[in-house]
Amino acid sequence: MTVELDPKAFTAQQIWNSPQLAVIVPTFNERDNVVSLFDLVSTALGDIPFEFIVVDDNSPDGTAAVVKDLARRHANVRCIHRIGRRGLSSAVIEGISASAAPYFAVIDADHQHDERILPQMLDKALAGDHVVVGTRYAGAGAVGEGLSKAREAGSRFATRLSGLVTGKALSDPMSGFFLMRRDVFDEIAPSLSSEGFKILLDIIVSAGRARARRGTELRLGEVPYTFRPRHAGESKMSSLVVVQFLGLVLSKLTGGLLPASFLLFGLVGGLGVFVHMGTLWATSALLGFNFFWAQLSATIVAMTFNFMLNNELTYANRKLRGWRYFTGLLTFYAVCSFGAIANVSVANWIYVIDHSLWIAGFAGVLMSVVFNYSVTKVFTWR
Ligand SMILES: Nc1nc2c(ncn2[C@@H]2O[C@H](COP(=O)(O)OP(=O)(O)O)[C@@H](O)[C@H]2O)c(=O)[nH]1
Ligand SMILES: [Mg+2]
Repeated sequence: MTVELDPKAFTAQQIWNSPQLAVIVPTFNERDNVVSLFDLVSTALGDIPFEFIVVDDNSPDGTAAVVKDLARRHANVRCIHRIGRRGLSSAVIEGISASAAPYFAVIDADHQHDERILPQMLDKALAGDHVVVGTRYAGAGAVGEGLSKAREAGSRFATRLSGLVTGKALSDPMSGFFLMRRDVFDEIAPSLSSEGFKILLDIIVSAGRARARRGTELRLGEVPYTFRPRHAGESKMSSLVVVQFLGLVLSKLTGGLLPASFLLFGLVGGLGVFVHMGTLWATSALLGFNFFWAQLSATIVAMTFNFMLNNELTYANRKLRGWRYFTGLLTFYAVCSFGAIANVSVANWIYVIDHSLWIAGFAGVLMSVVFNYSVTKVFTWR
């Protein structure tokens, strides 16, 4: 392939100006959106020297190749091409970490965020705001045609919920569109959760806490805009993402003591109990199995269900596929069997001392959740 160099593409000024703003664009299957987004952002930023960093999780539609082609024509474009990994939050964290510009902005590839407010967001940051959020719910901002009614209601509910954790009056903490100072980010980067979809919420909570410890305050700014419908392609948002988000909120409420993945693992385990009881009933009442076989089938069905759901939900970013799916399932069975032994021995031990059926039973269950979680994290979803 020949590389075309267009000497008129840059003025000397643009070449030697180090970027003031890094625009981070996470992508998954956004082939038909990225190039036009780059044009829109370039127009919006005018003379502001910026770099455009796309973080692509090896999209099957070939987004990375399109971005690399763009990067051959524009010195300020880069593609971080991640292989074997998935996840919006971790993609954003990597993109930010790859740049040295004093300010960065995060924007979706699908044109839903209005890039024309970027200069105004940067002005606010230059004037002293630590984080500036593009908001759909304040002032002139609006959801427009960008969200279905159900998603708008969901988004508003999540907004209220997150007010609980941030303790800040932000009109749109669920926004994926924000601009901030990189030194504020660097300070808290190690405490961010790389799981999930909503990194802004996490940043605000962590940076707020870090500053509160020093007796200073995190200065937040907002710039309203109208949310647009997705340009091309499909949304990656799903009900799994919603549940993951609830896990993140709960995890932040415990001060990060309980990781979101532990809470999700526990939730899956709770659902597994229903699956177990349902199978027990079906196999004994409908199929006429005796108790031993009914209980054995119920255990296997529930374990398999738990494995599948954990693989989709709890470990969506590390999903096992192909051959590893089956070896993962086998290690999961093995670990859960040991978990059951741990469960029974702890429960029995407590029952001997305490004689309370409920406390002993609950302690046993807790023991197996903690055991199964910690061990499968190491052996199954390494
Ligand atoms: N790198 C990366 N980007 C992602 C992933 N999931 C979503 N994105 C990108 O994140 C942005 C927002 O996703 P989108 O599907 O539009 O979510 P929605 O606007 O909430 O429906 C888009 O630019 C997506 O391409 C992922 O797993 N990895
Ligand atoms: Mg979108």
